[in-house]
Amino acid sequence: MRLIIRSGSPRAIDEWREKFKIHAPALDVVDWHDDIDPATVDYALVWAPDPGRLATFPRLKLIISAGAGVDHIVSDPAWPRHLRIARMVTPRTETEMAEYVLTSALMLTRDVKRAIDQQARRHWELYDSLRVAADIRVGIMGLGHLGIAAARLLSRVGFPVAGWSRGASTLPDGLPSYAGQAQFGEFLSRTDLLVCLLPATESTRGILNRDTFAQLPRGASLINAGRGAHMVTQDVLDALNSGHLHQAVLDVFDPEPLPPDSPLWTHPNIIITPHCAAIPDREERARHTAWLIEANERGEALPNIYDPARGY
Ligand code: NDP
Ligand code: OXD
Repeated sequence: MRLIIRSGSPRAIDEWREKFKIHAPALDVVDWHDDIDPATVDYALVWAPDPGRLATFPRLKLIISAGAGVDHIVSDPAWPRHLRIARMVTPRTETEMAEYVLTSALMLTRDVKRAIDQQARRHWELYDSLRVAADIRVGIMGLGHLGIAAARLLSRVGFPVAGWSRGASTLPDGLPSYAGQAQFGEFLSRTDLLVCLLPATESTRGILNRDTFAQLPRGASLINAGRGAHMVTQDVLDALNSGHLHQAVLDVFDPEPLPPDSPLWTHPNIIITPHCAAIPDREERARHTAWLIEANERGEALPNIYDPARGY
């Protein structure tokens, strides 16, 4: 059985091979750039595969996304639509994302950016007052694996958390949740810190826009760790410049890498992280991939399969 991998730098293949030796010793692991016969590939573990290449593997049985999102695969117009795509959702992904959102929320709550900027200028100026978690109503867009993990952690720390999703969702500990366009306005109007953990689909593209921001209370903040395509960049900048939005922590951009001349880099009220909210380690991804392949070979149902009708 052969697995082809395109994920990480070309040097990463050695580490992948090491991990698969532990979790699937019989698997023949080849790198995306190896000179192989396309007809020998059974499984593909990929992040942003070169458009058209997946369609050249006639024996391919399953596409495994190296991440939780699949937009980097389905943006290929030629991706083989008769195949299923398994999303990489592991316990570690959930923990890493939840901790990213918590870290960002606490940085915004305590205005850490201001202290860092003051330090850069060797400027000592006292804060007038402090806010604590209980003062900031967090609203999480997207209540999938990651949104629920973030909701649970932030709520434990004391943030009043609510969530919003497409259909009605049940949040842990009885936290309130809102559904669909009909309840979007109500959700936004009670949100001081908007967290986007949506997948990139036709209906979520550009959802972080001026109309959305206008429905938040003045002085609200934003964390976007979903996808760059969710943001209308000019609307984010306008909302920050007008003071309607206070601050933003942004992890994802369109395009990536964020171009050096983007005004987002230098905005005083933006914290930028380089798409690193969750990067599950190769050990866990190899273990999960090995398990998916075995389950698929046994003809069992697989979890977290991309649904083309929903777009996620
Ligand atoms: P899931 O598929 O488990 O959950 C998606 C959630 O979004 C569901 O609650 C779904 O609603 C909701 N949703 C989808 N479309 C809409 C819509 N139009 N309106 C309202 N709600 C909608 O996704 P995950 O939690 O696993 O991952 C979410 C995303 O996080 C990924 O797709 C990826 O883009 C991003 N990500 C970012 C990372 C980073 O490092 N920055 C790392 C990993 C993922 P419903 O419950 O009704 O189905
Ligand atoms: C993912 C990501 O989708 O890292 O897993 O963005």
